[in-house]
Amino acid sequence: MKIVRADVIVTCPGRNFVTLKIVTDEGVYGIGDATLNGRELAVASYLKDHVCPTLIGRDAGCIEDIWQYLYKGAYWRRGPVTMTAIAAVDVALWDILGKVTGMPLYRLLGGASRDGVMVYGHATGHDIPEALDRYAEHVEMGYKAIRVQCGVPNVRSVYGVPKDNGMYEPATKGTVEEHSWSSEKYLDFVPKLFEAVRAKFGFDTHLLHDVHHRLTPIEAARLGKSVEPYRLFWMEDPTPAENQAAFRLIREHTVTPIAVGEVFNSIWDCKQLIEEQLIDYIRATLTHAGGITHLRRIADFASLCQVRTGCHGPSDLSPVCMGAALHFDLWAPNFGVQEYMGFPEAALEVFPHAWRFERGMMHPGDAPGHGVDIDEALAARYPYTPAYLPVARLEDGTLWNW
Ligand code: KDG
Ligand code: MG
Repeated sequence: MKIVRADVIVTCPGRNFVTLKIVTDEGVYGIGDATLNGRELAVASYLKDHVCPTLIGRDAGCIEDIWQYLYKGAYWRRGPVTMTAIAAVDVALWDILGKVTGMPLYRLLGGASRDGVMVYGHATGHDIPEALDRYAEHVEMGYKAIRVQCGVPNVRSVYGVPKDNGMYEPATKGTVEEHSWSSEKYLDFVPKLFEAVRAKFGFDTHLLHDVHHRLTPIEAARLGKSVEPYRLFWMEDPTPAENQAAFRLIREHTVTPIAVGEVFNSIWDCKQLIEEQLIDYIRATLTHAGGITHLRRIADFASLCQVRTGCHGPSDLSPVCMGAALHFDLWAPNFGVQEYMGFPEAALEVFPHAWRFERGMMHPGDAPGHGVDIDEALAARYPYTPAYLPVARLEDGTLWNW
């Protein structure tokens, strides 16, 4: 089962996605997601110019060896571009293995550990009444876990809140937006938001919130403590995690559970957080953390320390990632929750998929492989459009964490 082709497909059905397609001499193909929001072409080039040529002639069934070859063989290890490229190869090879054995990916991993995958959706408002309306819609749809984000009075732009009434999309076409931020105003406002949610809907649904790296460790500790009465499922990315030891300070002050890791690329990014039990959920995802082969290693390590998975699942990871992640989630013994933000309609047409959603639970389906395909003719009708993530500045102009 030799690899005879490896092609990179860049398409923009509503937003940019990078997909790797690997074809074997038996005519079987697999696809993997290689999308790195705002830096798409860097991964496309890394794959096209440096990885694809070295894949030709290799045995597509040697998934682990190819992973090690790409990781160790490059000499330059880790980093988002490298690990996203490796992930795309890895997921495409697992897809091929599923297709040649006739098995859905979750069966190859060891079978289903549960009936379905609990996903959380996004309830977002420009103000509290609007956030409550969106929350009510999610409850109506059967969501068991809901993330709430809300505009903060007198703060011009807040992470997760769309400018208009459309679907939230973090990247802006053609320009780098500048957002302004005030931790003080945010910290005063957020407990009122959760109080309103719990007062109206009670405690039956899991409540999640993304701080998006905005606070210092002591501010994050204050937030965690102030929202304890509202029993959050998690507060996400309370402070940037390059310095993993910083989370000790947060832990000393609050029992609000913590989720971290959507920007992580390898097990080394989360090692201390996991082994010292400084977090409760690890958010590393297939596309940015080395694919099935590496994320499985992270999840197994996390399980030793009672840390559960909570994979990143925004619309800027393609439907290919979503499909593969659902297989992973169905298997992972220490699964916690999966983010599901949804996709633009055009993206769902370009990527036909086997997954299904029912009352807040998802299932990857039983198609061989990960069950997501790409319609290349349709993809070609949506050319790449440059788009960038915003930056955030404090009110005095200091560049901050977006
Ligand atoms: O590209 C950046 C997004 O993926 C990120 O901002 C989304 O924080 C995010 C989340 O939790 O979905
Ligand atoms: Mg996040």
